[in-house]
Amino acid sequence: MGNFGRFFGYFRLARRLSTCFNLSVKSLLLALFITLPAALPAADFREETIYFVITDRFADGDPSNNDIYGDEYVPGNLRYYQGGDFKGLIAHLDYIKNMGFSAVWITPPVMQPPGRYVNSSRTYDAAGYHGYWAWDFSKIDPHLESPGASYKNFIDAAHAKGLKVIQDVVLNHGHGGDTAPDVKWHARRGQVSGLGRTYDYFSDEKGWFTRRGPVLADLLDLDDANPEVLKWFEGIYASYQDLGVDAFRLDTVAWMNKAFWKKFTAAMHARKKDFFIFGEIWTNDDYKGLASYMRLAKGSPMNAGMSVMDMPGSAMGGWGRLEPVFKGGDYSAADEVLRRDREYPDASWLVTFPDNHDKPRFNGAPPAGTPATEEQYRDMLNFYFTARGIPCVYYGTEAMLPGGEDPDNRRMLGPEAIKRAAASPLYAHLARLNALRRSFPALQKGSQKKLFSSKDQYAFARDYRGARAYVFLNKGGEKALVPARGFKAGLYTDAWTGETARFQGAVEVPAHGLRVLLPARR
Ligand SMILES: [Ca+2]
Ligand SMILES: [Ca+2]
Repeated sequence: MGNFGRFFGYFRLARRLSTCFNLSVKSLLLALFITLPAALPAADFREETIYFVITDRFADGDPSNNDIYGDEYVPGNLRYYQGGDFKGLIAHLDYIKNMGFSAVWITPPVMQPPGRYVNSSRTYDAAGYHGYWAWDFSKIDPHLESPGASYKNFIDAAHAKGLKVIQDVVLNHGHGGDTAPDVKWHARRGQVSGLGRTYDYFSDEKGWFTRRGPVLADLLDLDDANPEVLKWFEGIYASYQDLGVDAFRLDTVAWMNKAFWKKFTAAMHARKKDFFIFGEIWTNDDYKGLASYMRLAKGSPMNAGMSVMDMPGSAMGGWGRLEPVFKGGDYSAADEVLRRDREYPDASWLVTFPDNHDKPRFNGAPPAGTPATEEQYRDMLNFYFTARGIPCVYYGTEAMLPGGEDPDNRRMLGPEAIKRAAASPLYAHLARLNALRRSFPALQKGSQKKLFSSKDQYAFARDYRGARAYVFLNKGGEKALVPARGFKAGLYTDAWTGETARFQGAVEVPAHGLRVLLPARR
């Protein structure tokens, strides 16, 4: 509801109360405006949709910050920096906004090791372009910033366009400590900084690191059981909240203990109201284990604990089963995932995604992944934007950017591809899906109930506060008459086309199409 609608809501309420209590409408209206805001619906991230960007791979707005140390920037080699930065991102915020997204998730912006990393056995050679190898948690990676395009400038520019900023956060570890002697920062291997202090893995008097596990390869694993480490992180990430960040996405959550997360999320929520937090948790086939992270605290993940990424509802490794559904598979595989929604406190808070930087893209590059047609993209997106959960789209999806395993799934997008994509039918389709979802609270927050499933057709209801939206999906190559259990005969408006018509028992859905029916006002 806009302020206009809210005002008239107040006005009607004030008029009703004034007749009851014989007071002036004006005085009651004034009182309501002062007292009611606390009772208004809280900010709710389910109203948002997310565009996920690897900052280094989106757009290079400033070539002068690309090659800072002399060995970490190798254009065309995706294991090293490719030049993307905040200046490039700021220049294309309208591209993201006009596609209909309202939140941008960026990879961790914190400072990475000063130069290329090669491990001691020389079997691994790469740079920290992705941000997941913190060197200094309190500094911003110099490859990302330019005069007038600092992290703060980016956040402010996003806010000015009505876009929220989600910061990716890795607390489990710093960078790799097993360096080959010719690595430029070899003498400082094992050191991690933050809040102006430096801790050394190889001379760890303060017990900052742990070797007990769970630990990841040679990454410097921070001790989640040390209360001073927790306090340090709270101080560091408080400053990002103060910078204006709207939400955190937590990386490698399962690699730290739950007691740590419980305290960290409580501290972040206590500092900033309506601050959405969601975590990446690999629990393989364990739905209960995944859902348990949504129960760290009571209340919505805007103000308590965290929500989680919907790994089963993606196509992650051997677990997520959704990608094959849209490549000639059967909707029953999606239905199997959705049937487990009862495991979660409220599945509408899940962050859903078809693919990301940890798996071959939806448009895979054989032998890793399988290619996708534009129709398959449409079918896939039609599902993610109408089904429960907050849809998160990986940069380049709109351009059908191909990609196999990491790092091939992290190709540079760049201004030329961005320009082409902005004129593409898939970009327009995404904008339309975003507008559809944004217009109907039932699609954002409603519970989901299956009404019909066949190989190529799927129908479900989204119920929210007494309002119901009927969603009919058809990924087949022919139009189909889709029945739906409990679908009452009547006059409906199709929110997708705007058409109002009478429907009874079954609904004709175009090939690769959708219909979202809402009871029409008579
Ligand atoms: Ca650059
Ligand atoms: Ca750990």
